[in-house]
Amino acid sequence: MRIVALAGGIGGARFLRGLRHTAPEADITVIGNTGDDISLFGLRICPDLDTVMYTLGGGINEEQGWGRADETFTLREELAAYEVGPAWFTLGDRDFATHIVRTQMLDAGYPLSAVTEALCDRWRPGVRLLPMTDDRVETHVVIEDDGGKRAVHFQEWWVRLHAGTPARSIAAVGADDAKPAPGVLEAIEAADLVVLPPSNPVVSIGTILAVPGIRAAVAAKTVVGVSPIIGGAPVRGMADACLTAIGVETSARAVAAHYGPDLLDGWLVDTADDGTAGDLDGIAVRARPLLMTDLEATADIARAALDLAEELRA
Ligand code: FO1
Repeated sequence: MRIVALAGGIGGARFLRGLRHTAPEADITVIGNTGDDISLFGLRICPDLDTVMYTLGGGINEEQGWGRADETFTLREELAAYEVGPAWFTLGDRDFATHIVRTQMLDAGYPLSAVTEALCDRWRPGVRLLPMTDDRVETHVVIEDDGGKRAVHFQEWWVRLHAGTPARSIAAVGADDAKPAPGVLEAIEAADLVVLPPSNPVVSIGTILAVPGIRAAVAAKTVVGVSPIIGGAPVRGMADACLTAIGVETSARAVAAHYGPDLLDGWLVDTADDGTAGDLDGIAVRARPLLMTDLEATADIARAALDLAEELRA
C-alpha cells in the first residue's frame, strides 16, 4: 500500500511512528512542512523536517518532541558569552551538526530535497521524507503590541512569545511562488490514500497545502485526517492561537469544515467529541480515542485512519 502523509512537527511525527508501526509493509512518503524554517547563526534550520527525521530515526528528545536526545549546550553557552543571539531559540550541540551539514550542502547548491535525503541516509526514518518545496517559504505572523504592528518570524512568535501576542494574520511568505519539491506530486498521485496527521492545521498542514498544486493533487485522492483538537483544545502546542488568527473555532468539527469536503473524505475525532460525530458535508466522521499516549495507542489511531480510508475507497 502506498501512503502519503502531510506532516508538521511533534504531533505529526509521533503519529507517523504509529503509522509505520501499524503498516510496516506500506510504502510511506512524508511531505514535510518547511514554513517553520529559520536561518540563525548563519545556519538553515528546518524544525519540522528534523522532528520527523529524529523521531522516526530514534534520535529525538522524547519529552520535548523536538531536538536531539542526550544533548549538550556548549555552543549555546559560548554564543551567549559572545552575546550572540537569539538566546530564545535553544539549539544543542548535536542539533547544530545537522544544521551545519544542511547549510554546507545548500551552499554547495544542493536543493533542500537532496539535503534531506542525505541527512536521512544517516537516520533511516523508514519513510521517504520530502520537503513540501525546495523553494524558500517562511511563515510570518503579524502582531500588534506596544512596539506597533509588525511581522515576526513564526519561530519568534511561537517560541519567544509563546503565541501569547494574538496574531493579526499568519502568512506563508513565498508560498505563492513555490513549486512542489521533486517527487511530491508524483508521490501523491501514486498514493492509495493520503493521511493528515494531527499536526497544526494552519501553520503545518495549511502551509503544505498552500504550495501551488499540492492541495489539488491531495483532493483528488482518498484523504483521511486525524483531529488535532480534542474537547475544544489542542492536545499539544498552540493550534488554538493559529485557528483563532484565521477565524476558525477551536473544535474538531470546525477544523474538518476548515479543511473542507473537497479535501477531506474521512475525519477521526476523539470520543470526547463524539456528540459532534455524524457526517459533515459528506465527510465521514468517526469517533475513537485519539490521545497518542504510547506507540500502541498511536498505532491503533493510525490503523483506524487506514481502515476508514479503505472503507471510503471501496
Ligand atoms: N521550541 C521551543 O519551544 N523552544 C525552543 O527553543 C525550540 C528550539 C528548537 C530548535 C530546533 C528545532 O528543530 C525545533 C525547536 N523548537 C523549539 C520547536 C519548534 O519551534 C517547533 O517544533 C516547530 O517549529 C513547530 O512545530
